Amino acid sequence: MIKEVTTARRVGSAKEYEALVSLFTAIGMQPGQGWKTARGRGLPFEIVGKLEFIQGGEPVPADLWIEVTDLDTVRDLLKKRKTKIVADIAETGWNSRILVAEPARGMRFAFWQQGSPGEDTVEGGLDARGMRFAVVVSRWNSFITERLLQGAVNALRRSGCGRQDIVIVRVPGAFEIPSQSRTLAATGKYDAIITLGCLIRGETTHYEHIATEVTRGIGQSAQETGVPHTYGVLTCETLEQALDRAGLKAGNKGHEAAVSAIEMVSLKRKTALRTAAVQGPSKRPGMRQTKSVQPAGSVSRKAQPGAVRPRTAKSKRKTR
Ligand code: DLZ
Repeated sequence: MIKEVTTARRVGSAKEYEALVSLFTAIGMQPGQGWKTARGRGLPFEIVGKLEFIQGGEPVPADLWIEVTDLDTVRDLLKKRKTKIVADIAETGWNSRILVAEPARGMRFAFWQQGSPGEDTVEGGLDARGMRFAVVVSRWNSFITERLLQGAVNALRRSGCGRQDIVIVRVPGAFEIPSQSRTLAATGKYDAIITLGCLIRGETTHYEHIATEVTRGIGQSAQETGVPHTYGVLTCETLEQALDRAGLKAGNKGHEAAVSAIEMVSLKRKTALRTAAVQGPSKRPGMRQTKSVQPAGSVSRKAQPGAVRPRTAKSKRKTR
């Protein structure tokens, strides 16, 4: 029977109207079909939402609730636009954070985000202690690739990787990198493979063929062996560009590839633990037990706007 529910608000001035439209467009809401007559105008925003009735409980600070994925960014945006913030970011007591803004007089919106920042984020660390790496480096353009190698080894050592845990394997040219990487990955002895090479465009189409094949081959080896591989193969137009990327103006791509490798090993270990925790100990008898992890995206039954706590002077505010 019901086709659609629309909640309409009349704003006091053209300036407020423009500000509201611009704010809601900026936070990613989809504008629908607007209308305009001699007496006024309107613009609906398409939203997917709920209509919630609440009886009892605490006072509700706004009559429109907008759940967002990154409340801090919304706050920055509001500040930048000088939108009035009635209540800054605060914990709710139902595993969420909330901010109340008044973008137009008498119009209060509660922006809220479930969970705490970083709660559902897993990131790799940069501590390479106890990790083993194979570095596959090509001899072609060794003037460049040796610099990449220096950068990579430097990054590994400075991150705590032992000298004995770094194996350097030299291959003739970039074309040979994928197959050798795969051989090393298949041994199971290395936590990650760091690939270093340098392709410089010549006068023939050789470069294109090799570059495509090397990139595809390294990716394929990573995916099929499950061992992280990082890509420190330069594909440049000129020697000057290559030099810049081997430690001069544009950093050292060997160093970057090594740092990425450390991060990927750490991330792989963390995600393996999380997966094991979600699957439960019965399925993974060999794994160390960790506390259960709620999968990202699942909604806690507690996290409901209706369960809001009043913002009293005593309530704990967390301003970021
Ligand atoms: C043949 C060739 C060419 C033209 N250019 C490069 C290059 O710029 N960088 C590189 O690492 N290797 C190059 N090679 C060599 C091939 O990668 C490969 O080693 C040989 O074709 C032997 O299989």
